[in-house]
Amino acid sequence: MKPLLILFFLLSTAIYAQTPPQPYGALPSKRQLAWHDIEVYGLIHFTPTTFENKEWGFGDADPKTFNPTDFNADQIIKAAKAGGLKGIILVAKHHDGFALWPTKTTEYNISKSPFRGEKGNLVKEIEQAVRKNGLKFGVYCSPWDRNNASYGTDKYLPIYQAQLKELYSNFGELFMSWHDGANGGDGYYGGAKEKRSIDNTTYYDWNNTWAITRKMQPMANIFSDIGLDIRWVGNEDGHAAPTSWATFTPMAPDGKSVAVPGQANYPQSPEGIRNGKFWMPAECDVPLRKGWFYHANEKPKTPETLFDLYLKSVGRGAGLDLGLAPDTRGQLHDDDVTALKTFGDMVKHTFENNLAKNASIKASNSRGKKYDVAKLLDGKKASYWATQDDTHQASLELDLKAATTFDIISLQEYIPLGQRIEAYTIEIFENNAWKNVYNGTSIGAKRLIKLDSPVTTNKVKINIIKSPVCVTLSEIGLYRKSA
Ligand code: FUL
Repeated sequence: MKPLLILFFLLSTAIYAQTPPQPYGALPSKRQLAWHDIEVYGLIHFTPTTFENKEWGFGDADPKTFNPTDFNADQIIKAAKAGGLKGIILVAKHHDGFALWPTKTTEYNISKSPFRGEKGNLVKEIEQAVRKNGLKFGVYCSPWDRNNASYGTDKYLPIYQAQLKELYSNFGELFMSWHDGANGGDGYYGGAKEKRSIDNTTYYDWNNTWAITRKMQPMANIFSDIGLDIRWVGNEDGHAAPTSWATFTPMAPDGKSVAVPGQANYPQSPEGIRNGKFWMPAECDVPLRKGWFYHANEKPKTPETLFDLYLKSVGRGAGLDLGLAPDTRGQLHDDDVTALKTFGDMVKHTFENNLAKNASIKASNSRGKKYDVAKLLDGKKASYWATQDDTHQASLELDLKAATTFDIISLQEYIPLGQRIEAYTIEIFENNAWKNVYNGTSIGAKRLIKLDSPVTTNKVKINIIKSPVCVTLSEIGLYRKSA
């Protein structure tokens, strides 16, 4: 070979080695990537409905009913933080229509309640406590309004949109705008006390309503059963399906047209849709207690149950949205505080020590220095190991250097390039032979694999066996669940 040709060959190999893989399929936006980092957040329900001991207020409660004896935003947010929650969504208006901020859009709001001498603004108080404690803030404003006399007529949508505009203007940057799917039915409606049905395919004019969100709060992830950014997982039990794709195509019941909120193809929501049209990861919402509102006769879930839900939500590439229900004092009950703290400590202590951190890794294929195996253990989501373009299957062998006991394996894809991996297996070296301990499908943002019981080994193998394109992985972890 002529020296020039050799130089050209060496240069092109070096350049190829630095070229990132082509993205695959639907990709997350910047706001969705920020949402993936949050993983666990909370949803606070605290309105006159709390004082009525109900789950859905009819819209007829006297505003004076809302009168917490010792409201303390900091107590609620500190308890959430101890639980590992990194964001808080406040239900600023639930179906009963009572606005927790002094809005111009309806008389039915906090300025008519004795709270803070009719000068209260609970959205502001929560927002300030949230920011002070370093969490992100979001809002839920129910489109269904059982108090409003105009609900069901064409006068209501401008009211709802004006409420969103107030919430989007006065409470800083929001990480989520949460929209529930409960639509119409019986209510107070300014005293009419009747049933009002609306056509949910047109009534809220979602395209234009969400254009307001996009314009005023570009970093707010729109949540509903059909996305746009985050989809409902299809149950309120707090878990995604074992195979869980971040991609989804919301479809109306005819299976063809694009769905509107309240209409999605729910049977497919827990699993998502492989190669769906949109990056639309699932949010698993579940109340800490049985109901979304506080009821003295209910108890919070145990830390063990919460940890299991964490594995089945965050550990399946989804988000965990935990319902927090202040009591009539306006604080979280001691039982809730304890459950959150114990759960938070369990997660923290389980994942603070990656038992694979000193492993040496041999890969059957690597794309080059910039994408080599060192990236798998650097604790950084932004760097990743990748294979060469035509290599869609690969093995990673971890030498742990000493016998190591673990029961959780953590894998993370580099999702800015899409969800690529479709199947993999995990083996451990035991009695001088490789033994299969897990067969998996999706990975995505994070996959936490909990083994039935701890295993002890000095070698682990991860075999990527199916991917339509070359593969990426940003992190690998081995952990021992903390008691
Ligand atoms: C649902 C509502 O109907 C429940 O009351 C609760 O707010 C839950 C989080 O969303 O759609």
